[in-house]
Amino acid sequence: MTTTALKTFKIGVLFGLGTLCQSSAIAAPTTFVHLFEWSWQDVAKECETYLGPRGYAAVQVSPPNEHVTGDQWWTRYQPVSYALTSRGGSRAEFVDMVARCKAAGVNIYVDAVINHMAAGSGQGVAGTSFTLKQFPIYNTWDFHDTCAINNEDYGNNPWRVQNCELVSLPDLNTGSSYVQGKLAGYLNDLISVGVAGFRLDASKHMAASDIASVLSQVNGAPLVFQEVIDQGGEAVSASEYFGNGLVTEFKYTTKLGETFKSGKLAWLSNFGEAWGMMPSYKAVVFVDNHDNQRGHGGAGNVVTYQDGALYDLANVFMLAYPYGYPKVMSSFDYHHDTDAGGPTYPVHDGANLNCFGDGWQCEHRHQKISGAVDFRNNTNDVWQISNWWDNGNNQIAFSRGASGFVAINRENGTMQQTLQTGLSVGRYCDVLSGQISADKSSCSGQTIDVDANGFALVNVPAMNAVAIHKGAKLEGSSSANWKRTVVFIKAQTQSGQDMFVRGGIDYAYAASQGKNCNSNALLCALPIRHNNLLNTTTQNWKQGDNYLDWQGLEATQGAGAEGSALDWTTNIWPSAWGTKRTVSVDGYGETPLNQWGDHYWMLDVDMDCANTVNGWFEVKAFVKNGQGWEGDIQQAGAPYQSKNHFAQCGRVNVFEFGQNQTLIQDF
Ligand code: LM2
Ligand code: CA
Repeated sequence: MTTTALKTFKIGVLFGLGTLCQSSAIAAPTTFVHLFEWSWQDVAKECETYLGPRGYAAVQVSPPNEHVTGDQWWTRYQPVSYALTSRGGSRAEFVDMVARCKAAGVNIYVDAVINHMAAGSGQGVAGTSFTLKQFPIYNTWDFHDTCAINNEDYGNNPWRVQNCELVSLPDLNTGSSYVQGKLAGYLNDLISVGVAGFRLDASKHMAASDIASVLSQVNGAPLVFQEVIDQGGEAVSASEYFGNGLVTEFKYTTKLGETFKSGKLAWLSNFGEAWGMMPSYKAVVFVDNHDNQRGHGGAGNVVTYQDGALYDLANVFMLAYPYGYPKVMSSFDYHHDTDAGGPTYPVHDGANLNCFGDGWQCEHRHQKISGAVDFRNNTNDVWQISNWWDNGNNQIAFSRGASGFVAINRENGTMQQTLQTGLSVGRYCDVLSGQISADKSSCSGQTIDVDANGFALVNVPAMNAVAIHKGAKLEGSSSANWKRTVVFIKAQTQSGQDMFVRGGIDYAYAASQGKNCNSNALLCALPIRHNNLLNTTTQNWKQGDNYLDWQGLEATQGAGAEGSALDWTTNIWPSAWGTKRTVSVDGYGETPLNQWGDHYWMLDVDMDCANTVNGWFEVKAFVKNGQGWEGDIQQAGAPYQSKNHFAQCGRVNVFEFGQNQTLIQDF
């Protein structure tokens, strides 16, 4: 017998034949990104080259108004005037950015700092001088009296939270009509140049009614989301702000972080309102934000880019799950210095993109994150989940009705499950590993096949995820012709020997039917996808083995393969052999499909039956490090003349190495 060595092996991704292309038309955009500290020129270029094509709805930009001088990122949160001059660029550059993003289908949301002005005295980046509570546009009487917000105030003193000073920043008297008029003037200036929405910074520190008064003077209908940190037990609660627009849901970032870092993903089946969060339609949600990722703004044990693969998985969950309006964080490295401003070099440097290492992170460009944005855009029509599945631990999967299906594996082992996707039959492009071409003929990532009953064999490597949706279904692959096909070939083998098959349609026969396989070998090959990737010895050979053909190793296939790999099986694992191995767990050993005994090597694939001859195709076996090629076969009832076994697509075919006898039966 063959003792199949168990070595650890990390399953890579299966790449389809596709070429990389732009994604096709974008369905309703549903996600925005915070390009934290990006310059206006960089934002504009990013809208044109990436955000628009990839379906991001909007960008939250850093505060565009004049702020105090200094290198720290947080100088942007100390306003000096409402002139549109800032580290992000000039007014002209800002106006240019808004227009170019709009033309690319991307809105701009401004982070509006309206609760306070700069602390102390100094100069703004546009040259405006100020002293304590004395600015060209404001005077002492436009501010609340000086008092500090103490920690305990957050729990029991709403007046102090809103009238005293947040980190010593002079607190504007937002109740005064003069101040309200100035603030509305600033927001209206932004609207006049095309800004589509606002993040209202430090909203908890302003009475909801003051914000309402300002907004009542604002033109048009901008999207408004108010930053209110409310983890529960606050003197000022998030719900007070619902009347003004959306509100940040900080419970989301905290609880998602806790669950991904130290909980179980299986808990997430009812994430959202059932966890004490606000109504979904009011909530702006995020995995992390510019404050809590670097220990500011109350912080918390959140997941950030520093967590690597875990970060992508948390974003995939947020974007796939129907709750709230999600914001993707796009940050820069802060692990040396949590006060540091953005890198001094641009993101876009000619054709170069400076997203790496200690600099700009560009999380929004991670394939998993942008792919999940595409998933959200294409599943927005079904605002609920179905087919929830979990393993009781950290592997989960769910559908968005018939619009999409996602699986997330936050474990160290492979996830392999046959699951109900809710999708219609066909071959889909996994949008987390690649993109579907504009004509939907190819996928630059792996593909997943859904059968006529909606089921798919879902393979997710450790710390990985897959997602398919109705907009990423490959066309022209006549998916209805795909059928699970099994071939058993019995051969006495020994440890260290492995069996492969080659096969397809005979070239001479094909020529008689007008197909020239000498010039195009694919006309005589049968597209396949292996169903069993669990055997650590054979899984590498099955990766990238896209055809049963006569050629041997495919360009995409693991080295050492002699064709399509089979696995050793038996009907009953002999107890004398120690730990029982099964095809369902180990990829080899016992399988209920084997009803005959030891040494029945098994090929288990989904096969495109379109190229078969009335359902028939040929196979010939090869034992590597052993008997080599089997001898010629004369099979009764063959559809045409050949020296090989004939098997039927969609059935269980049983042969013996070098022997003519044949058993073909249904599953
Ligand atoms: C926010 N939301 O409500 C922002 O998300 C957050 O980033 C802002 O704080 C804060 N509110 C005020 O807009 C950041 C940063 C603070 C920083 C302030 C003002 O987290 O650390 O405070 O911006 O620049 C800094 C110093 C602080 C000092 C203060 C005034 O870190 O020590 O307080 O300036 O000089 C004495
Ligand atoms: Ca205030």
